[in-house]
Amino acid sequence: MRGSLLGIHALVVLLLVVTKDVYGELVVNSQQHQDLTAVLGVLQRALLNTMEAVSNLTQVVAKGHGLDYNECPVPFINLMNQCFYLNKVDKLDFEASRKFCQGMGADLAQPKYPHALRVYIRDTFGDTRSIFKLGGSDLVEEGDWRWLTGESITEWWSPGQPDDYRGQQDCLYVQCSPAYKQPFDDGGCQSKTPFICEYKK
Ligand SMILES: [Ca+2]
Repeated sequence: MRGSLLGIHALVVLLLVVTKDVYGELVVNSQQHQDLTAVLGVLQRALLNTMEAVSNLTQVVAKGHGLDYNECPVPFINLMNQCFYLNKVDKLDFEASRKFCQGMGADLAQPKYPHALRVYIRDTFGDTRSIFKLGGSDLVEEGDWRWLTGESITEWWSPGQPDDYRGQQDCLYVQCSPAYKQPFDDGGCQSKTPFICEYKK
C-alpha cells in the first residue's frame, strides 16, 4: 500500500514536471512560430518577386531571339511567332477556304518565313507533294500579286513563277516539292486543295 502511494506520488510529481516542461515548450514554440511565420512571409514575397523577375527576363531574352513564348490559341500552332492552322482534310477553293478560316476567327495565311513553313509541312506530313493555299492573289489586277492585307508579294517566288499557267492561276500556294527552289507558286483559285489559316495575335 505504501509502495502504491509512493508510486502515485511519484507519478503526480512526474506529471507536474512534464506538464510544466510541455507548457514552457509551448510558450517558446508559440513565439518561435510567430517569428518563423513572419520570416516565411518575407521569404514567400521575395520568392514571388524573384519568379516574376525571371519570367520577365525570359520574355525579354526570347524576344531578343525573335521568339515569343505566348502560345497560339488551340488549334493554331506557333511557327516563327505566327499562329497557323494547316488544314489538309477540308480541300476547298479560295473563297471557301477563306470562309473556313474566318469561321476560326482567322483568314488565309500570310507567312513571313515561307521556307520555315515549307520545312514544317514536310516534317509534319512526311511528304513533299503537298501544296497549300495561302492568303494572296492577283484577282484584283492580273499580275499584281497582293496579300489579303494589300501588301505586295515580291519575294519567295520559285524560278519561273508566277506563270499564270493557261491563264488560270490567280491564287498563291506554298509548294513543298524540292523541284520548286523557292516556296511560292501560283495556282488555280477554283482548285480544291489544302490551305493554311492564320490567327493574328
Ligand atoms: Ca504556277
